Amino acid sequence: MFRRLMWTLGLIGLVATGSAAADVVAASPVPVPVPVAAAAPARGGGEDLGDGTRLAEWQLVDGVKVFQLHLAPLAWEVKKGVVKQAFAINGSVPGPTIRANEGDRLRFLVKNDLPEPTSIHWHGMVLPNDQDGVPGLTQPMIEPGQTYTYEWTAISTGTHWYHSHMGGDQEGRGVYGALEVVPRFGDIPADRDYTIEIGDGPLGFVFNGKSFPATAPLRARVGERVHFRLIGTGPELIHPIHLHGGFFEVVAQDGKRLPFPQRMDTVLVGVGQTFDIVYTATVPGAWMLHCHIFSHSETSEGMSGLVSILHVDPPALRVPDLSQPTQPVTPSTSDTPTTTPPAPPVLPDLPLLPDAHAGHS
Ligand SMILES: [Cu+2]
Repeated sequence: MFRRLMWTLGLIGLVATGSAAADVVAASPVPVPVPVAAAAPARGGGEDLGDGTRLAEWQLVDGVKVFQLHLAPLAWEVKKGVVKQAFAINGSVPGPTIRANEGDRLRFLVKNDLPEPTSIHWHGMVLPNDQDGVPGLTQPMIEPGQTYTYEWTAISTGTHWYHSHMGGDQEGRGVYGALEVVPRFGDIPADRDYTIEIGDGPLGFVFNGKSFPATAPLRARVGERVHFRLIGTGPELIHPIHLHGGFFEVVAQDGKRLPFPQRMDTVLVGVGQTFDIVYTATVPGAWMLHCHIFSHSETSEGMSGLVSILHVDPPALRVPDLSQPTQPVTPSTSDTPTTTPPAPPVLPDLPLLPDAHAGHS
């Protein structure tokens, strides 16, 4: 390798100066400053994600990101005047969004203060079998009052979720949250990043634990790419999720990027599935994101349940109104002279390089 490098440097010297071997000997390595890695933060998380959820807080202990998940009953207001018996994680439904980087070592201390046993399954994760969170199969139940520790490395990138594996009632009351592993390369580019966890259990029809009009208002500007992470947390039903205002691109399913993003305006989200969709806002206004089964999103009094509103503000800079059709371009039929396409550029002759492997012989 070193010989090949020196040979290449020598060749550059020859080409640049056209002189002889003396120049090759004179070429010396240029000192390159070695970048100093920034110190890893000791703690993080806690940010409001603007969609009714928060990032889980973590603390770095011996290179491991440690999360505390505290499960406890909570009287939860799904919308004004409607209070249900929830099972919250760290005082919220859904539980906090766990966002980690690909390759992070993660540890979870799960404290069960529910009146019944539980366990947590890490849905979509590649991990050791004994960390999979299935009581009676890969671990004992976490009894009330106990704390159980999970630890694994974040390998499976993309949008996933975690949830109780003790039945639909517990999950439907709120023992779930988003689990997002940011890939080292090739993350979905977006200006806004919203997670929508779709629930249909004992709390009723809820987006991120809330029924419209209590669902968090979402914001964007014209021209921005808005990334929605749709997660079917169930525990029972399938929901056709529709966005007003045109179409979106489905760019990933179950955390995995699609080789060919698909354009649609309604995507069917089943229990356990996740879809990453990207919408480019083009027209200002209040645009509905909702389940298209109207008994999940409307009542005789109006919108309720699985509805969020995306408020699109005008662009920061003035741009053409993209909602209006553009003027059709009429081909010219006059006898104006046709223009001659420019000639292709002439490439200079380059000296042939010897086989790059020759230096290894
Ligand atoms: Cu629905």
